[in-house]
Amino acid sequence: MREDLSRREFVRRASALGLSLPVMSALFAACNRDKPDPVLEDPERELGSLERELAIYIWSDYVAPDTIPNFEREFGVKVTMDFYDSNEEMLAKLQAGARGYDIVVPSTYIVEVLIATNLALPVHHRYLTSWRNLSSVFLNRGFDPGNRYTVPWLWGVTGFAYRRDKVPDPPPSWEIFLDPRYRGKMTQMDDGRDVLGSWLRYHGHSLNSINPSELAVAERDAIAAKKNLKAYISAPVKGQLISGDVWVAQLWNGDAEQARMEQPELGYVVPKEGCTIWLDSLVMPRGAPHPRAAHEFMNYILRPDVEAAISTATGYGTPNHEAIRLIEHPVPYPTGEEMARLEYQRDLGRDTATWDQLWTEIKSA
Ligand code: SPD
Repeated sequence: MREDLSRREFVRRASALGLSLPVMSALFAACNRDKPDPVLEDPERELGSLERELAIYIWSDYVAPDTIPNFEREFGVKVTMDFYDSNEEMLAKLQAGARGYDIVVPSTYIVEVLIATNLALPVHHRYLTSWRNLSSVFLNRGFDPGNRYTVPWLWGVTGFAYRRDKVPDPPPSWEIFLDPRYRGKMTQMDDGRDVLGSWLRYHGHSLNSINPSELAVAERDAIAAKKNLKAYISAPVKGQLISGDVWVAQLWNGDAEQARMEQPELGYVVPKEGCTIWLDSLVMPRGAPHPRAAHEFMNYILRPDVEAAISTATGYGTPNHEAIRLIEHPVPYPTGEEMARLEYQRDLGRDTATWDQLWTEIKSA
């Protein structure tokens, strides 16, 4: 239903088709769910007064213990949180029609998808009075020029964690996952972009490759390495690294650092062939019911003390240069030499389907 039908006109036309009232109501609601809201679509407009609720859909283990309670107390807003462990899980939920979230936290390439598919709402910058605290390194990036839709949150890399007491001298390379000596004691992420990406980098290719022969070699190695893996598993592997059930795990650096706080025998490697560097950002998704509360939260996390606590608790790097001054051991931004080995993930466009197919083949091999 592209045109703007009044309810009365909708009922008149639906009756002519013989539809019952409940069916009509459901259809009307579905058709109007994503009707553009002129205030939310126009970042120059003022939002209404502060709502009393805020719904956040975010990666697990991605805030400090006091981030949410302090916000609730100061602003009188009740926050509810749902969690995911992959970008694709969050994207699938939004694409399936889930509405009701005020904030989601995608990585670069998924921001591109959300914008392209009209699932992201623009940021009303007039409410972000602490914007100047953000470092220019993380602003105005290719995935969202001018930061029209995104507020940078945290950044990190996807290398691998290992147990020093079990694997004393690991090669600084993705080749470790091909080593049969550690069979059954290693895991890779439950994420096709990360698994294929690691094997593309191993062969010196971009982790955003859409070249069929490069992808074929990466798929071959992924299947060879799978024989040595205990599982494809993402965040929950932390418990297994701590207990010693897993010795080597492809994992985000901050989650590895969280595990290291409980298990000092954990080390971390950024493979010499390179890996993903990512930046996750706050985005207000289409249908957000509490836009003013969403903006208060965005501005709240731009405060140096709030963001410093988040960075310290999660082990991830902060894009907030004022927060860095408050952190005893801040995650250092990669040097030029390191940056040359790191790569941001980009949206693969129509080739996403090819990657999905390869990931399905790898998992069922
Ligand atoms: N526990 C939080 C992990 C956040 C990881 N986000 C980025 C993933 C990029 N593939």
